[in-house]
Amino acid sequence: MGLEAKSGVRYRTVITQLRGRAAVANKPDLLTVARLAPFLMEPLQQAFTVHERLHEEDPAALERIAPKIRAICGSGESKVGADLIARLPALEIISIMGVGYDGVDVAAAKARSVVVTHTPDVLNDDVADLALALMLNVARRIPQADQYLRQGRWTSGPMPLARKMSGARLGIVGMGRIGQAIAERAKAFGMSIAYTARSAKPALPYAFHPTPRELAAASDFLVVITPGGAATRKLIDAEVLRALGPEGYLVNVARGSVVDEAALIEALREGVIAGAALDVFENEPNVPEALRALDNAVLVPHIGSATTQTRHAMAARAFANLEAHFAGKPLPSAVPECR
Ligand code: 8YV
Repeated sequence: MGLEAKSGVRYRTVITQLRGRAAVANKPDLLTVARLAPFLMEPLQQAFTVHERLHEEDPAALERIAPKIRAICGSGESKVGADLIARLPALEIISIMGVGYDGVDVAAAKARSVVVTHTPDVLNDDVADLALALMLNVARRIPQADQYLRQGRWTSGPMPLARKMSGARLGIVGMGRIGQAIAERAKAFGMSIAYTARSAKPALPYAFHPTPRELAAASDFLVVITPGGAATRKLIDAEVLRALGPEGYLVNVARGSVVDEAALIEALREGVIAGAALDVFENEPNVPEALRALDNAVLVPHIGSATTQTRHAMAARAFANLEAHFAGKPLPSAVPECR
């Protein structure tokens, strides 16, 4: 059986399991805080009384049903602040379909004994694949090459030469599960690999640099895959970009908040760095015109985990967390702070 056929069978099985598991007698009330895919909405609607994004669509209606809401389901980009948590006195669980949960005020949730869950692991391959794709796209100028051909410019001569990626120095900011998946792939390109993280991981065979600036100074490609949130806000600033230098490329598959976007635009404009490839932005889905106008930037709309196979697996996990909670069973993937 081919890979495609096999994965087709796998995610059809996941959907069937979701439908089967959704037969719950007493439907708890659930608030969605993101536009969720139909393959998650369908099982949710079978198992819960779902109130779709009422906090945005109809705050007065939310006020009326607030005392009944026992669960929230959202995406990695969802904002669940202390104010929303305070308005829902019966809230028990916040299930995020995403590995990142920086939009959730976990401290406020914990203070109310509300558990937070997410969907790690199942998206490691996709996000790591995209990181490598972005590195290749920005270095080899694939989007520009595609345009060059389509616009009929090839007939006037070849494209200017690009930058070789194989054998270059890769610096990874954040060496968690996805960082390690990126490193594994980069090995196949003969790249030397170094990283920065809150602390060194002696079990890994890669060089550790204590700060992003020192790592950037030793890298040709700096790939950002650290969690978002207050601790990493604008970690990649003008100083780090200067250290990366005019031959260096920045790739961000983490959160827009980790990079100082204004400083990055300036660095791209002035040739402080060679280029950037970004999957995430400070104010999604709005991307500044100044960034969109730059020829040395490759920009994609937050598609790190956006494959059918992975999104189905994430939906299954987000549902499984809710199901386990209401069945009084151990949670498949509570966030570390709630374990
Ligand atoms: C998605 C993500 O954009 O997992 C994350 O943290 O940012 C992404 O995978 C999103 O959460 C899908 O629901």
